[in-house]
Amino acid sequence: MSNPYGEALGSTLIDRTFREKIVLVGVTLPGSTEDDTEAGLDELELLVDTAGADVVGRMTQRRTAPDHTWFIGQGKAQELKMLCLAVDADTVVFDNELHPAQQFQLEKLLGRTAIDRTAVILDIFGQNARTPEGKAQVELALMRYRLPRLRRGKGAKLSQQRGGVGARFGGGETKLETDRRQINRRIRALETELRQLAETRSLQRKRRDRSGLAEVTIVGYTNAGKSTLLNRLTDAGVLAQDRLFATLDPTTRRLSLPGGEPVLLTDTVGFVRRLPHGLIEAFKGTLETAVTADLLVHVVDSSAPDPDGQITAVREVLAEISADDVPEFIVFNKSDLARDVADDLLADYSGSVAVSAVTGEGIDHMLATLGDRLRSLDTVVELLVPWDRGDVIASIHREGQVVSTVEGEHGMTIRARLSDASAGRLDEWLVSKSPEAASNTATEVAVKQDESMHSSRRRDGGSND
Ligand SMILES: Nc1nc2c(ncn2[C@@H]2O[C@H](COP(=O)(O)OP(=O)(O)OP(=O)(O)O)[C@@H](O)[C@H]2O)c(=O)[nH]1
Ligand SMILES: [Mg+2]
Repeated sequence: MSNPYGEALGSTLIDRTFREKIVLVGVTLPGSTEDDTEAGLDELELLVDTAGADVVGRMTQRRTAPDHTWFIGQGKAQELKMLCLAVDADTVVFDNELHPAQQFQLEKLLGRTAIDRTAVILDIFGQNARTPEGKAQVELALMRYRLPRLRRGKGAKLSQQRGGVGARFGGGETKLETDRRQINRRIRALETELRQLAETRSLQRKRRDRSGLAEVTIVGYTNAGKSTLLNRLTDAGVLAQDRLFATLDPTTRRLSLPGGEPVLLTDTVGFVRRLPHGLIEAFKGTLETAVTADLLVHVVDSSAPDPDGQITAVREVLAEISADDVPEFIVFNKSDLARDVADDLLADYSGSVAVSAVTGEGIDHMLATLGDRLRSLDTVVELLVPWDRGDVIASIHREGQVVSTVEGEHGMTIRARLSDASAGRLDEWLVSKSPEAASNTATEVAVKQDESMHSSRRRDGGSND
């Protein structure tokens, strides 16, 4: 553990020299229900298991606000201490995000490590990072997590106590301050390294852009079957496991669609509810493949406890990385495990398809639809949607790619690239349909939306750079 990455991992989180015993704590705050808390703890249990530890107890509490000292109330904190003693727990994991001060107070009271969901996710990412970029991204997230949590060790004193004015000139620096400075230095080094990697990648992308191939990125909740799907479609040989966050580093393969046209298909890191913001921030480089894609294949596990909730969670992360305006194609996977659920979901999500990446069922239809969706990106339709139909406006944004919008008296005029199927469904609002080049009518005065971003996604070569 002498390299910085090993040290970063070794000093924060779960001990893996043995299987730690863990007690989970969930607090129901206003705006969420007890069921939400239980579902959150079920998922946290899976995360803890993936991290390599065992859950031996659970505790929940409803509160109007977190207690500022222990997050839970004082009485509950005492109860938690008793529970930890009874089950001989090593660590307590909160599903809610703990402030560093709360974490410190809890550890003092409980006499054990107290961490939160963010730390568990960081820990799993740390174990699964393989490439230099993946490792640098995880280490950056870990360092940023650790920085506000550094504490004065028990016997910490001023290392060279001089007192008086001398202290002001750095003579009286504590170990804490030295640690802080070292971490800050490491953070800056990692940021530089990642920036350089991003520049290299953007050069590679420019080269690929010139190849004119459509770029399709597979996104979705962790364990939805993204890697299995890529393997099924391209023999990529990517690691696919019944394990959360098995994939961290993106893999791109060439795929020929039924019509023969080749596309580039990328499998990337999975998402989870409340994915730590610091991790998203650090993984910007990896997640960029979603932002710059022509189309996102959003893989959903139909057999998961709450597929709708997972779709929402994925869309939230996509919004956070500004990939929410990339057209989305929903694929309900694992239909072999949950046929009926998949059928219900197909009815709820227009334009979606159901497949089994394991049995191959539905794959041909999926590929045909994928081809249709990609071709449709070249056709622009114009729609006039009344103001009271926010739902229609939202579905245009989701299913297609909005080129421009104009706010008018009767509603919003939207020009968008939409698939034939989507355009057919939205027939009622359709004003005109035309190939890309001939579509400069009333929308000349449009409030253009980030033109450069959209043109860079166009497969016909755009004109952005
Ligand atoms: N029964 C069934 N199992 C599937 C299907 N697709 C994937 N799986 C299983 O689901 C588990 C997760 O699959 P992965 O392909 O690793 O999922 P992922 O979305 O890449 O997950 P992460 O990379 O960890 O985010 C594996 O055990 C797969 O065998 C499917 O269609 N049917
Ligand atoms: Mg994967």
